Parts: sequence; structure tokens; C-alpha cells
Amino acid sequence: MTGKLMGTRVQRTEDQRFLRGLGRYVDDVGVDGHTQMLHAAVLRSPHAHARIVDIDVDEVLDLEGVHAVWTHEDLTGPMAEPLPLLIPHPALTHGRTQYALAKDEVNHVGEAIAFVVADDRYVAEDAVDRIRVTYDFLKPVVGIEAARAATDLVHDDVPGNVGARLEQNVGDAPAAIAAAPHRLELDLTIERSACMPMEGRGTVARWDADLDRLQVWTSTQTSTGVRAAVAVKMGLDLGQVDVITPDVGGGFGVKINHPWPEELLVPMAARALGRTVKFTEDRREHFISSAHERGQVHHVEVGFDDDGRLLGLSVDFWHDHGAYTPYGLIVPIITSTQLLGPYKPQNYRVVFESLYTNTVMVTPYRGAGRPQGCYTMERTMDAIAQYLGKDRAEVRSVNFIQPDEFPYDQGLVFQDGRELEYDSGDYPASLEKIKALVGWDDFPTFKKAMAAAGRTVGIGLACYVEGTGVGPYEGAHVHIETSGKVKVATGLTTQGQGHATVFAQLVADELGCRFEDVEVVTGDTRRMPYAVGTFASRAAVMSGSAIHLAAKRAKEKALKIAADALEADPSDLQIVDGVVSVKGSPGTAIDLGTVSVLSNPLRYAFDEASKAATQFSVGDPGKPPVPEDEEPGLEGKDFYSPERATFASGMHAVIVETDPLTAEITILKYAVVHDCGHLINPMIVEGQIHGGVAQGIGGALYERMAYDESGQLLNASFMDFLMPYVTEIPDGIAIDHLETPSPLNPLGIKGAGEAGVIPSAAVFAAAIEDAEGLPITAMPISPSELFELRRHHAVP
Ligand code: MCN
Repeated sequence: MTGKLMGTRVQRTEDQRFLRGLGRYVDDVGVDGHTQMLHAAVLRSPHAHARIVDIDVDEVLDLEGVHAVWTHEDLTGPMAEPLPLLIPHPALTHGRTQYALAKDEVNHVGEAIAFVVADDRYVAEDAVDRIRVTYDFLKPVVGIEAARAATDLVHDDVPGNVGARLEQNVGDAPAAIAAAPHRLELDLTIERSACMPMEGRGTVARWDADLDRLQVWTSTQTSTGVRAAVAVKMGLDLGQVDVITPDVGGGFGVKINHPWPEELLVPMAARALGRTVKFTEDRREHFISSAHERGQVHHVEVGFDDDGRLLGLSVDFWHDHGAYTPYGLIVPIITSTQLLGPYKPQNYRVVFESLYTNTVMVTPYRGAGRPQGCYTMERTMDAIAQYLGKDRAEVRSVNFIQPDEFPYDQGLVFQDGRELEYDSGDYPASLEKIKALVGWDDFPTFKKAMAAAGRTVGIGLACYVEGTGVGPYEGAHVHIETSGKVKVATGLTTQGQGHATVFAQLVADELGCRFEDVEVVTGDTRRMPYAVGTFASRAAVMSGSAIHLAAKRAKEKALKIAADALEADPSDLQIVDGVVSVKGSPGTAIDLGTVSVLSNPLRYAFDEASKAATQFSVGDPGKPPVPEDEEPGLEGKDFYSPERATFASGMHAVIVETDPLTAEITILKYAVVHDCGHLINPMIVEGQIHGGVAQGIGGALYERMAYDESGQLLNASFMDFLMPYVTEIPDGIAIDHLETPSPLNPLGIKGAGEAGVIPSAAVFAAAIEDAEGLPITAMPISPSELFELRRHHAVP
């Protein structure tokens, strides 16, 4: 495969392995080697809120096969300190993080209390059952209402359960609303959910006493973050810790490094016991001891003119942060700053409170605060249109930032203290595309025809923007082997996004090698120790750009060395299909493998006549092996650091049918227009959109975390937590792309990995409301809730 691969639908190379069952996940590590591996199990709190009076582990070590047990008392040094607060913020006046093992109290069901290592998982679980904990029960705080009431406190020293309050003002929204010709108020709720990767969290660690070195395999989105955390907590140098991320069966945000307690406890146990130790969570543990997101309540006040133009928008919202805040305020800050989407209200006020509850902590889940923001903004747009009796698309379009207004500064300050500036986009063009794709203008006729047949249908539309490709940096190393194969390493990790394919496309394009000759390594700190990770739809922008730059360097070097061998000027050379040749004279050529040989001082001899490497030699002692300004080795390394995030955008539309009797909600058509700048691989981007839409359908219609008032999660299994099957996902999701390139990176790329999930709650609420003629203000919505809503609004 040769030629320009950017923008082409190259088949995913990694799928051959996955489809044939040859994926290698953390749980597969050591299956064929380390028969002596030990296994860990965790004692977790059965209570949502309690003081720990006593932990009795006396009977644990009596059990045959148990090697060790740790509680907080046994932890020493940094390991006994709370886990880091990764993204502090000045407004987070009461940030709280958990301990690796609970100290003195537990704040949610599932919090880790003790860690047992045994010969196998069965023994480890039995040993956990032998631990006796005496609790002093405290009243749990469950849900936003209880947190706001503050009758009880999650953390004694956090008044009102308020971890943070943050307000931003652009212009004077209250005054603008008061003076506006029309005003509306809305209350909008969205419930807690969570990502459910097929592979849960898991870690294996091996301590090599001979080398004084630790190796950790973990299912993570941030291998360098785990490495740093393990090194700090265990008092090791970074250079003593290797973190290897094998195949990862989905991350969706939950595998970003906090680090997880088990990611620290497993290495600690491995060093203490001098043995390889493994922990793999089960599904219940994933529900009660990883992380959730989405739970927010919003109050909107909006003032607008006769055309529906936003004059003032004021949003108060309350964010359910759960028991801890390892990610600071990142989720509510994203809601508050990206809520405005493609619109330009003249005045905007947003204020949120981040509240503690005795539930699983919140960390970013695909979309990270944007689904809530989009839902709030788009419900407001629909309410304005309904109030004015106008077309919903038209009301949106009068508020769009126009293509000639970029870069556009919303006047808001993001997490890093910098102003939020949209780099490029074309929202009017996207609107035209989505209207055509879903059949917006023809829908009223369709609706009438369906009504005549006794069927109820509705259409919804939702628009969003997404800041993607955030810094600070990402790097890449491109190394051309003597065989001509090209090894590419980037430190970020991969969870199913097809990075091995897209990164190979970029290298083949820039370097001129064959696509098939490129091998991509991600998430291995031995190969690329400096990296940030895969989240915030950043891999394409960040590592893609770094790889492009590193390949460019490798190419420049290859041309210089080849020029010497071919006695030509580098500018006269080209690389096609991995062969360097003089332009217009294809016979005068050497392949990249030979150039790699020539770049090595200790090299094979070079036969001038055949232009090929022949046998091992020390080269020509009188002649430098590589051009004077170059180091030996045919490789290129570079880092990419952007000025700021680049803004992808999109619009979704859905047509639903609701059953008049059962209130069942059926999707008749789902359409997506998406703009992520230049596409590297449209097929992979569409796969990402399909996955995101499926996840969004789950969030809008099925999934929720059902806590009872004592803080027990009632649906902590796949028997009870309703996820959509393939049967609930529409067959042909219609997708159209728009490509407004980003001016911020060399390839004009924006991110794509989260977009599919962002507008789901908004678009389904709109379509169901349109079908039923009832206000939809709480998501997700199930048939039974729709049924109740009908009853509530029924004319007596
Ligand atoms: N891409 C492209 N052209 C573009 C933009 C992206 O071809 N203009 C390709 C990229 O090269 C990459 C994919 O689309 O192969 C997604 O790219 P990007 O938007 O950079 O997102 P990341 O690769 O950084 O992935 C992170 C993103 C996030 S934040 C979550 S959450 C998420 C998601 O990806 N988790 C996923 N998609 C997932 N997909 C799978 N299968 N599993 C997860 O856990």
C-alpha cells in the first residue's frame, strides 16, 4: 500500500489479532510464564459512610496460601498519604482524595479497606472474608438534593458538602435577561452513569531484585502517569519503573491514572514479597469502586428577542462529585465553559457548586461534562423555539458564530486559566448538512402521515462543540531498522481507537515507506518514557502531529545519508515504497534498510556497485559513518506541544417513534454531521462515532446508577444495569463529514473520539418531546418514566 494515505479508509491492521482472539490483555500477562504468580483481592466497604473503629486481621494469615495482608496501618511513607489531587484549582477550596486503603473512615460502598495476597484468587477472596471490621455508622449523603440540604456531611470539615463554587460572567446576564423582550426558566436533570469497558481494571507487577527494578503491566490510558505515581509512592527513581500497557479492552475515561489504589498496592506487594502479583477487578468492583459521571442538576434563565437571539443566559448547576475529587473540577468546568456550544450569547453567567456525596467518586467519562452542557443548552434552544413558535433549526442558526468570526473568543476562562478560543468551524454548513441528512424539512409531512396511521413520531436536533487535542505535549520516536521495517513509538496508550493503523498511515505518508512496514508501539515507557496519555480526544492531534514531525526528521536524515551513498544532492532524492532514489533516475537507488545499515558506525560493508549492504565490518575508519551534523542511527524523534485546544464540532438528529400504549421508544433514524478537521482515516472516525452514539443511546434511554438512600448501588451488575444490545442500536447511522482544518497543528486535525456521545441526552429529549408534546426535563428516560409523564400531564 503506497501513496497518500491521509484521508483514506485503510482497514484496521490490529483487528486481525483481535478477531482471532490473539489480543493480549493484562489478565493474559504471565499465563504462559509466571506460574508462581500471586493473586490479590480487596476488602471493600459494605457501608456508604462509617468510621472504622477496628480492623481485625488475626485469622487471615492462618489460612493456607495467604502470603500477606495490608490495611492502612501497614502502609508507610508516601504510600500512607492520600492519593494525589491531579488537577488542583483555586476554586476547589475543599479538595479531598482517598487513601490507597481507607484511613479511619469510609465514604462510599466499595472503598478499599484491606489488601490480601494469596496463592490464588479463591484463597485471597476467602481470606478477605476473614477480616473483621468494626464500624461506627454515619448517616450517608446520597444525591444532589441531600448534599444541598447538608443535614449530614460527607467530610466533617467540608461545610455544606460544597467542595467548590465557581462563577464566571461574560457581560451582565442578569441585567440582559431582565431587559429582554422574552424570558424563560428551565430546570434540567441528568443522572449518574458510568463507562463499562469490556475489560475492567487490572494490574500485574514484578520486582526484579537483581536489577533493582519494577515492571508493571496495567490496563491504563496513561502509562507514564502510573509510572510517576508508582515511583513517587514507592520511593523509587522513575528510571527504576517500567510500565507496559498491553492491549486495553476499553477505557472511556475510567482508566486515566489517579492512580487507582490497586495500581499502587500491587507493585508494593510485589516488592515486599519478591513475587509477581496480579489484581483483576470483577464487574461488581468496577461498579462500586471505579468512577462514575454525568450526575448534575441545572437551573436556566434565558432572555431572548423575537427571533430567538440569545440576549442573556444564566445557568446555575450542581455537580454530584461523589466522595472524592481526584480530578479537581475538570468535569463541571468543562460543562460550564463548553455549554455554549456553537452559539454566541451576548451575556453569559454560569455558576456551579461541586458537591460531595457518599457515592463512588466522579472522574471524566467520554464526553466529560459536555453531554450535560449540551443537554442544558439544546433544551434551552428548543424551549425558545417552542415559545416563539419558530423552527428549532432556525432559532439555532440565528445564534451561530459565523465562519468569518474565527478565531472566536467566548470570553471564558478554562481550567488552565487561559481564555477559551475556538480556532475554526462552519456551523451554518453543518446545519444544512444535518437537515438534508435527516430530512428535517420533510419531517412535518412524514409526521402527519404517521399520525394518520395512528403512529407517533418526533424529531430532535442537537449541536455541540468539543475542545480536543489538549496539551501539554506528546512525543514520538521513528526508528528505521536495518530490515527496512519502521518502528514507531509514542508514549500514549491505545484502548481500541485504531492508533496502530492511523499512525502507520501518517508515517508512510511522511517518510515514504510502505504502510505494511510500519509497526506502532504505544504505552510502553521503555520505548517512550515521556508522554501524557490518551484522553480528551487528543491522540490524533497530539501524537499524530508528533509522529508526523518525527517521521519528517527521520526522512531528512535518511535523505542525507542516502545522498552520500548515491553521490547526489538530498534535494534531488525521493523516497517511494521504502526506496530512496534520484528523481527521474529510478535505477540510482538504495532501500531504507540499507540506509539504516549505513547510519550505524559498526555496520555491514557497503558494496558500491550493487548499492547494497554485504557483510559485517567496522565501516571506513577514515570516514564519518553519518553526515557530520547527525548522530548514528536512522531515527527521528520529536515532540508536539500546541498553543491551545482545537475545537471539533458536530450536529446530531434523531427521529423516534413512541408507542401510544407501552411508551416504548424506537429509533427510526439517527444522523450525524461531524467536523474533526482533516480526517486521517474516515472509517476509523466513523467507527468512533458509531461507538459514541451507541454509548450515548445507553446514557439517554437505559443506563443510570440506581442508589438507594443508604448509599447502596442497587444495580451493580449487568443483570440490573441496562446497557443497550446491538439490537437497540440503529443499523444505518447516517454520517456526513465536514472538514474545517485546525490552524493550530501541522495536519489540520481536530479530535473525534468523544463526539458521538456528547449530544445524545439532548437529541433524544428533543425528539421524545416533539413526539409526545410533553416537556422532557430529566434524562435518561425509560418507557416507564414516559408512561408516568403521560399520566402526570393527562387531562383529567
Ligand atoms: N482520527 C482520525 N482523524 C481525525 C481525528 C481522529 O482519523 N481528524 C482517528 C484517530 O487517529 C484515532 C481515532 O480517530 O484513531 C480517535 O482519535 P482522537 O479523537 O484523537 O481520540 P483518542 O485517540 O485520543 O482517543 C480518546 C477518546 C476518548 S477521550 C475516549 S473516552 C474514548 C474514545 O477515544 N475511549 C475509547 N474512543 C474509544 N474507543 C474505544 N474503542 N475504546 C475506548 O475506550
